[in-house]
Amino acid sequence: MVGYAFMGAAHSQAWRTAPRFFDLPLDPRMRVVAGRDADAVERAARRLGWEESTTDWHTLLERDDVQLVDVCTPGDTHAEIAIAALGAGKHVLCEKPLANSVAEAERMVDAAEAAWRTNGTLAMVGFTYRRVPAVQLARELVADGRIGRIRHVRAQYLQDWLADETAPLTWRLQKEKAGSGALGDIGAHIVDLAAFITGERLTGVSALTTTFVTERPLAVGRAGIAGEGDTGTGEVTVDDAAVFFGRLSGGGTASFEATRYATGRKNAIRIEISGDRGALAFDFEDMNVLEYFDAREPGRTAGFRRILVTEPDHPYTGAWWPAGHGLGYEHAFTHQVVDLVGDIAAGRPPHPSFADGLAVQRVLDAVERSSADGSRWIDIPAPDD
Ligand code: SOE
Repeated sequence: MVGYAFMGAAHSQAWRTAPRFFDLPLDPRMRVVAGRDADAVERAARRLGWEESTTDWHTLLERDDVQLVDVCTPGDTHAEIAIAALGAGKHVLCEKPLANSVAEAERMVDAAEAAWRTNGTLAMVGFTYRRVPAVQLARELVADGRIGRIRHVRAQYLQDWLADETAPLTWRLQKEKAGSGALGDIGAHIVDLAAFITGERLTGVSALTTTFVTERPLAVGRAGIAGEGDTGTGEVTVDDAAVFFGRLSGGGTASFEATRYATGRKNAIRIEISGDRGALAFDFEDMNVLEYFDAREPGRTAGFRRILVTEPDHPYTGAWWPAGHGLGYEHAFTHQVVDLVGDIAAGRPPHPSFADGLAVQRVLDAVERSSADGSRWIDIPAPDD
């Protein structure tokens, strides 16, 4: 694994836990974690369960006992590490968004396709929320025709950790590190979820992005990016919020909002899909529930009903607790590992693939271009156009 902060910790718990709850066809070993600061990465290795640590991620590529590289770094290093790892014949799991630009994402897709053709090497991007059981159930219900033809997607990803204007500047607020702000960090998730659940893609968008607070205090340590002794403020170079709407490939409309200023909303990923035969609604803050409306039921008793997605025959849930006991944020990361290991053992292309990551990147790029040009409509070409 490369990187060991928030995502590194989440991925590490997944690698540790997956073989303890699921029968995996392979036996993952947590060999080595890489990071720049020798002491910090050594402490992280012990805390997170890695056998060794290193300050040079290139050494991972030379080791025969490393077959997969898990990229948990900020977006500005995804392309370099992932392409090098694929070139060295290592499978890759790469955090989202796939890259900081469409050009980088295209190079990553080329590398992934070449690696797959040459030696069956797999590349997956970490749109982890696909693996929340209620989200998988939503996709299955759409595919089974339970809500009919899709008319609307309404998607929001709402957080509030920047509503406090004194919150420090972190790498997530720097364009050269993160690529974009709320748009790429959390908007990317809802763009991917909309595509995953509906099986449709966005054919064009009109967008507005904005930055509310342009200077933030520098801070040292875990939260900040400053060196010892640095004081003062630094510039925020990304968007704080993005709103956009678009057309779906099936003809429906879609609206999206991504913000870290939604006071009181902590990790509210809300997606509601209206079809001509019914509707589905999900909110990550109540993540064990999927709401379902069946428009064929008689009006007297029809209404959204709450499906508790905690039964043994729901996706993934049977491997965990007795019926009704529910799952949390970290479980989707474990499911990601389970699926990736299963795909490696079966020699099967994984989802979301780097091509899926590129599709999201194209939407993010169109959103930025639209917003920069007075919310002008921007077409998003189909992958093969
Ligand atoms: C920060 O906004 C963040 O950690 C995202 O980067 C993650 O992808 C999301 O899961 C939670 O919020």
